[in-house]
Amino acid sequence: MRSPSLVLALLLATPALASTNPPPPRPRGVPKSKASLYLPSPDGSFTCLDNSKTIPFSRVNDDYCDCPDGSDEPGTSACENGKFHCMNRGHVPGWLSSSRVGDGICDYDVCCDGSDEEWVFPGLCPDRCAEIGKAAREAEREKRRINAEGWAEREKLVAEAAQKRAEVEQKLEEARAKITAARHREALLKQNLDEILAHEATIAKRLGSGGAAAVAQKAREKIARYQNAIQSLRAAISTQRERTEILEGILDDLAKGYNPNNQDMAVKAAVVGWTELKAALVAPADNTDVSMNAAEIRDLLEEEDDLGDVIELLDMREVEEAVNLLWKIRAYLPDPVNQYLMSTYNTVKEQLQQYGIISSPASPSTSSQDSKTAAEARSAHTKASQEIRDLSAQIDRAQKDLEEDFGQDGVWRALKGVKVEVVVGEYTYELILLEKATQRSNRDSTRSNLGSFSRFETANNGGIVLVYERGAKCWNGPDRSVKVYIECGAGAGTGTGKEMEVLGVVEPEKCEYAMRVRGPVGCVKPSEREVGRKGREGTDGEGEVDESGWLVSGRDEL
Ligand code: MAN
Repeated sequence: MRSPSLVLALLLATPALASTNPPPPRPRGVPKSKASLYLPSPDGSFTCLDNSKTIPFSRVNDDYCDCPDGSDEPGTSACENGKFHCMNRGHVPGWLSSSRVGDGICDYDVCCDGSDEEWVFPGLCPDRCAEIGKAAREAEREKRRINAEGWAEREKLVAEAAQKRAEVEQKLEEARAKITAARHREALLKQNLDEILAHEATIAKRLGSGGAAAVAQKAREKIARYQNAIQSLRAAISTQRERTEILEGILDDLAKGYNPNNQDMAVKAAVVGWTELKAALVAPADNTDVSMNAAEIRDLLEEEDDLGDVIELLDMREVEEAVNLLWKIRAYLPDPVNQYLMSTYNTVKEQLQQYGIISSPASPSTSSQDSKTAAEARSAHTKASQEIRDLSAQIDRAQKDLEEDFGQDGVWRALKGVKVEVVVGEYTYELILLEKATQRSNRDSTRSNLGSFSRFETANNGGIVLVYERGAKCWNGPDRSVKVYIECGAGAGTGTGKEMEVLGVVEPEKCEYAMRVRGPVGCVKPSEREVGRKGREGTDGEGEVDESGWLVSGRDEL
């Protein structure tokens, strides 16, 4: 068994073993997590972290830059691209650009422990981490409180957005159902219109190719036959009347001149019969014979069932003549024939009106080209087609809307169209969320389009960035564009969650603008924020980024 003194001697003689307990020594400006990279190799050398060079370990932090990546000078300002790490005990660690190391200026915003100056100017920058750390923690608590408040507001926005989405979905469903019926209706109306147009085209063709004269001739012949029939009727009536008058005269003479004393029973019976008959007759009984001929007339009218078509094709003067003639004939016709004639007349009249040959006083024809029927059919079809176009546009809009990116939880749907405005210097900036951005001159009100919303981006800190692009072309520069960095804000307590505050607008590059906007929509789920925060603090502080993702001045980017 070895003696304790030997063990101690061995421990002291073996650096590897001796270093198991105390942390490995690390050069100034190196974080704990990288300490192992700054151990001298057994041959006493150091290899640049980018593996580009191996130098004697004694040249680490010798205020002379050897490594192209600046890794040999973590604690001096020798390398332009070097980074100095300050531990900041009691606060979060920080990284400082090496150019600011040992420059006689206390960079408390990054190195609250003053370690960046201590080795050159001892005591110049006393450690203020306790005080700065406390303030930072208080600020962090306040941020958490605001975040929790903002998150609650944001949840309202999410609910509103979900409601809006559901409305769009419902409208889409309704429009889809309506368009199916509308397409069916449109097809029927199209068929109807085509049939009417085809029918009218046939008529027009017949009329156009001399058919009109033939049709008119046919109608004239028919009317002539009606006239003949009426004349025969009149002649028959007249003959009958003449005969009746003669017979009545004979009987009257007999009744006046006979001698009752002659006891001629035959004569007496004739006289009595005539006297009784004459008393019973009130009006001339001239209907019987005429009604027999009326049957003949009806046969004539029914003979051709295309009377409507015939008249339809006639020129108006001839139609009127025919109608007037029929009208006059009515005076001579018995009731059943009259009724038949009237109903035929009305049918014909309706047909004439329908085809636009004569106008209907109630609804005049709407088109000079179309007949009334065709115009009505065309208008119904146009209306149905328009309905389909409207529904189709509605469906497209709804589908596009549903496919649109509205960010996490679709929350931005509730904010689309919300306007935020801010006056910065000589301009007023107007931002319409998810739509467009404008810059207006406060002097002459001229406006420059700064772009239309194109997409969401994620900022370095995980925050949301709204990108507006393709604005007005900049003279000698790009199209104007804006990046809107969204931060968490509690809202104005009005309960809508839509209040957004513009914190600032800058133009870091010509015609490329950046805007900071704060509102509940930028807040994160409190539990997630906790995890994120702990995660950062639990490390060596290497991941420190600005909370807002804004263009940070005075702090180095990692
Ligand atoms: C206008 C504004 C400015 C912009 C210049 C570029 O004055 O839009 O913001 O820098 O045009 O010419």
